[in-house]
Amino acid sequence: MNAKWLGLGMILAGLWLSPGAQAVQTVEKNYAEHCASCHGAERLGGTGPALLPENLARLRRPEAIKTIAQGRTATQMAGFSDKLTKEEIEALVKLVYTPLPKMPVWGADEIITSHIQHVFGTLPDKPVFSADPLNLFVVVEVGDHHATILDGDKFEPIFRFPTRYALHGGPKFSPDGRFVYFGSRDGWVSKFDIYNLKTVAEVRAGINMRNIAVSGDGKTVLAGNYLPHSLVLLNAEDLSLIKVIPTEDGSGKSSRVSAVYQAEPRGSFIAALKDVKEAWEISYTEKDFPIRRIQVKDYLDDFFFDQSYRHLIGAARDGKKGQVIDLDSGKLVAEIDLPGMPHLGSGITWEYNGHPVMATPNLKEALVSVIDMQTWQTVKQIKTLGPGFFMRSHENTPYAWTDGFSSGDPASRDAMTLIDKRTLEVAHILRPMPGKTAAHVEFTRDGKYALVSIWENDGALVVYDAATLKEIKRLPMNKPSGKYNVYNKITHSAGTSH
Ligand code: DHE
Repeated sequence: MNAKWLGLGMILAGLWLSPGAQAVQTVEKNYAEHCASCHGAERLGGTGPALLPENLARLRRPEAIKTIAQGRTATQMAGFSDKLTKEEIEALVKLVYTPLPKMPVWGADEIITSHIQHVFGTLPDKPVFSADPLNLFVVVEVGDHHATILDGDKFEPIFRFPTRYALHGGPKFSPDGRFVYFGSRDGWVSKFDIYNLKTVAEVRAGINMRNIAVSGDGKTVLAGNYLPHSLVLLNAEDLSLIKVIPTEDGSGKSSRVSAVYQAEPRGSFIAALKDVKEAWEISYTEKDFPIRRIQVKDYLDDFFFDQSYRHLIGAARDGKKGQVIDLDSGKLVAEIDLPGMPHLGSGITWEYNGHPVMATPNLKEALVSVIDMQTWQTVKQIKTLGPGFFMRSHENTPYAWTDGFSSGDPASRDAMTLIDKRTLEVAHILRPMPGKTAAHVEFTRDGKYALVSIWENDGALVVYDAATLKEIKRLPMNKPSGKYNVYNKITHSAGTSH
C-alpha cells in the first residue's frame, strides 16, 4: 500500500473507533494536554507527584475529582473545571487509579548504574574566590533549573550553574559548609563543591523523590522517596550507594516518605512515613544504620523539631491537631491547636517572655500560630493578609518574616508580613514588587540583611536592610524558589528551616 492509501486508511480507522476506544483516546489526550507536563507522560511524577494507585492510597475518589476541578491548596496544582467537563474529569480520575501495566523498578542496581562521578581525587581545600565562604548564599532558581552562589557581603553572584530538573526542599550542607547537596523531584541527588565551584558527583536515588538530609557528621546522605516507597542511604563522599531501605510497616504495608531530616544532637536521621502512622529514627553513628520505629497517632505529612531535637512537632494535612512526640520516649506528649493547614516544615522558634515558642505559617488560613514549647498551648494566632508558605527570622533581628504565597488573592501574594517577635503584633507590611509574588526570606549570617524572592521567571532577589527595612539592592533571578545562607544553615539558626 502506498503512503497516500496508508494515511487514508489510518484516518478512516480513527473515524471507526468504538465509543470505548474513543473515550480512551480522549482521556489520554486530556492527560497529555493538561497533566503530563507536571506529573510526567508516564504518570511517574515531575514537578508534581506520581499519579499511580500506589501513591494515591490516602486520596479518596471524590476528593480526587474535586482536586482536578478546583486545584489543591498548598501545591502548584491548578483547577481545570473551566477546561474539562465533569465526565472528562471523572475519566482522568479513573485513569490515575489504574495501575501501570508494568511498574518501573528503581532499586540498588538502577541506583548504582545511575551514579556519575565528575571529580576523582581531592580538589584544593581553599575557595577559588575571596568572598567569606560562610556568608555565601546558595540561590535555587527553579525557573530555568539553575543555582547561583552569591557573595553575602557584596550581594554579587560568584557563579551560576545548571542543576537537575525541579529541585525541591532546601539544599543541605556539609558541616564545614564547603559542600552543598541538592535533591530533585525526579530523584537526583547532586553534590557540589562550593570552594571549587564544581559538581562532584550525582546519583538517581528514586523516580519521584521528596527531599534529602545530610548527617551531622557529614558522612551520610539520606534520600526519602515517594516512588518507589524507599529510603536510600548514600556515602556523602562520592554519593555511592550504601543501602536501600524499603519503607514498610510491620505488616508489609508500604508507604511514601513524607520527609527526612537529620537530628545532629541525637546522631540520627528522622523520617516520617506518609501512608503509615510511623516515624522512624535511623542512627547514623551505629553500624548498619539500625531503625527505631515510633508509632504515631495520625499521619505525619509535615513536621519539624525543637532546637534540641528532643521533640518532633508534626501534623497531618487534614488533621485538626498537631502532635508533639517526645523522641526519647517515643510517646505523644501533647496535642496542639493548629487550625487550617499548618506548614510545620517552615516552622521557626525564638524566645518570648523567657519561654521558647514556635511559629508556623498556614497554607489555608490567613494566620500564623505561635505555640509555647513548654506548655504546648497557643500563645497567639496572628492574623496575616493571606495564607503563607515560608517563614524566617534570625537571632539578631526582632522580626519574623512571612509571605502570602499560598493566597489566591494577588493583593496578599505580593506582600511580606513582618511580625514583631517581642509583641507578636504585625509590625510592617512590605511589597517588594507590587502585583508580583513575594516569597521565602533568608538572612545574612549576621542577620543585618534580609533577601526576599520575587517568584517570577523575570523575578529578582530584593535585599533589605533588616533594621531600617530600606531596599539595598535588586538582583535579577529566574524564579528564585529559595536561598540558603551557609552559616545560618550549618549552625542551625533558630530562625531557619531544619
Ligand atoms: Fe515544598 C521544602 C513538602 C510544595 C518549595 N517542602 C519542603 C519540605 C517539605 C516540603 C517536606 C522540607 C524538606 C527540606 O527542606 O528538605 N512542598 C512539600 C509538600 O508536601 C508540598 C505542599 C506539595 C508537593 O507538591 O510536594 C510542597 N514546595 C511546594 C511547592 O509547590 C513549592 C512552593 C515550589 C516547588 O519548588 O515545588 C515548594 N519546599 C519548597 C522550598 C523548600 C521546600 C523552596 C525549602 C524551604 C526552605 O527554606 O528550607
